[in-house]
Amino acid sequence: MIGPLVATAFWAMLPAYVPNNAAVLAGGGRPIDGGREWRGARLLGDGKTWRGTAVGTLTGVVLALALNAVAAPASAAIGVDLPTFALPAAFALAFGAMCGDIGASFLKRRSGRERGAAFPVLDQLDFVVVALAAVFVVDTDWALAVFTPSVLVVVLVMTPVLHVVTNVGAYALGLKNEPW
Ligand code: CTP
Ligand code: K
Ligand code: MG
Repeated sequence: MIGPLVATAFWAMLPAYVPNNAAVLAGGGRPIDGGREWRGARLLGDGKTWRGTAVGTLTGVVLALALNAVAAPASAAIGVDLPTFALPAAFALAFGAMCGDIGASFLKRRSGRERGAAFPVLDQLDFVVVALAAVFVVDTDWALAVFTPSVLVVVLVMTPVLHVVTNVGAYALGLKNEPW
């Protein structure tokens, strides 16, 4: 059955999905790279800020704690055993997502792409790959129990779709400068 897999994948990844969107709303202020350049281009660029990263990470962690509070009734309502998040796992998912996005900006600058330029596939999966890697390191037993191979497949298929929909939506609402 695909329903429980989708429910579990979406629920377990929410603390990794929300940080990048929170960063878009909170962004601004000092860039992480302090304006520094490396090999003729910015290290990261003005789109990766301390404030966006901190607020994004915090939002993901707070969301995970909120999900913990409603996990039991939500599980009962849909008949799926939804997982709760220990603090280290919550932090790994949220901060890992932010780091994946920052790493992608580093690669974009190295490949001559200006701030805001699209980098298909990398844009849609950077944050998921690093968030998953981080949570598997930080809370291995939990990650192995939640992210079974079939849940992982659902995450890798579902994330690009959600990413495109959210970013086109944020662009249409005037919250984002580009629809990706
Ligand atoms: N943002 C931030 N800090 C982050 C990530 C995002 O402040 N760590 C904010 C910035 O205002 C950024 C906006 O969210 O401009 C959109 O994020 P994103 O699309 O990831 O950045 P881009 O501006 O497109 O820059 P890049 O080309 O480096 O991805
Ligand atoms: K990005
Ligand atoms: Mg962008």
